[in-house]
Amino acid sequence: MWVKCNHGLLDRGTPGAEPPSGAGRIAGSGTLPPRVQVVAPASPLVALPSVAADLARVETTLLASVTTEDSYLTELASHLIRAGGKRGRPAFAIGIAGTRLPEMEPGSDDVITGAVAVELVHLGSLYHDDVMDEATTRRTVESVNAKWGNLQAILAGDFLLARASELAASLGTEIAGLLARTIGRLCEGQILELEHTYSITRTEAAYFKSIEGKTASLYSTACRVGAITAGLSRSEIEAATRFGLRYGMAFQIVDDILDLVATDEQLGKPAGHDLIEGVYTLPVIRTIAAGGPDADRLRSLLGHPIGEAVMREARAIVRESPAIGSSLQVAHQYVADATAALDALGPSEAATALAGAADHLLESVRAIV
Ligand code: GRG
Repeated sequence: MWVKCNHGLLDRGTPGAEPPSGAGRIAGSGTLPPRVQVVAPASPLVALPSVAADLARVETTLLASVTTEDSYLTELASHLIRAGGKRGRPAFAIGIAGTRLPEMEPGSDDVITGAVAVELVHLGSLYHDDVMDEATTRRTVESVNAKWGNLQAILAGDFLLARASELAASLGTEIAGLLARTIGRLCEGQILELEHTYSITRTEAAYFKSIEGKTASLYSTACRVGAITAGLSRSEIEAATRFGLRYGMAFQIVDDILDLVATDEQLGKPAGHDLIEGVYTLPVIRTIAAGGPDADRLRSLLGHPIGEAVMREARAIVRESPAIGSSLQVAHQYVADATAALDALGPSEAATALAGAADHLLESVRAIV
């Protein structure tokens, strides 16, 4: 099925995240597989032996960087590291660094340090996010707030950010400043989302601006850090940054679509979470904006806290609407624009794998929608 792209409401003040353009192929409806890996951003990258080896170095460095004299703090700070996670952001930093040479080679120590600093920021944000959401699980294990309490989760999250900052500072003022700015952007994106919680008048512009801050900015920074630490040229650093930003936009849009269309089993967590939390994402915004009886019904169901039954009805309305296809189209276009940004880096094994990783993101949702 081909659908018309109908976006274009990005905030003008958000450099680099210009709206996507053009059209692409949308997967048709299919049967639901019993279990799919819904978001696996880095898999074509980790298929490269040297990336897999570098990610093992990231793992060791992550644990070392949060180890302290205080075994309690060490346990709190390493909890989600040990729980796993896809390590998509470090993989992208390593992948971008790898574009320096035609064949992928192990990253320098600086590349690994940068990749670890970025993942620590991501982890710190997850600790704080779980407190805000009163989450009980994260990465399939008990969340830090649920296991130890909010105070512990906030302080341990702060500690992860502190360690990230220390590592970033060891790489120089440019990367230290970049990471500090990115932490600010994460907060801005999250605050903007909060400002529109339970708002049935949330606009696409507000949505795009929020996801750019809360998700895309860190992917963008992961790629920029990889490019800087690998010694790429200024124009290559800018191209890598654009790639990460656009990929990150697609990543969050896909994540938001999956929350509306996938089953609990497919997600590995309760679906419909965003509706329960009052976070109205692109497909919801578009279903409401389309008008008509479905939009009227959806508006009447949302706008305030809801229970499971209402969430299921609201979810069904959105799932059946053209807004899923058109939102997916926006994600497709961001992936296409991300891939186009890679052209400025020249041909390499790593660039091919990064493009494959971006495509793989769409595969995850194609299996469901
Ligand atoms: C103090 C840094 C800091 C931030 C405060 C809470 C907050 C502001 C920001 C959080 C923003 C947030 C949770 C955005 C969503 C990011 C996201 C898509 C998380 C899931 O990423 P995956 O799928 O997770 O890569 P894994 O577990 O695989 O790493």
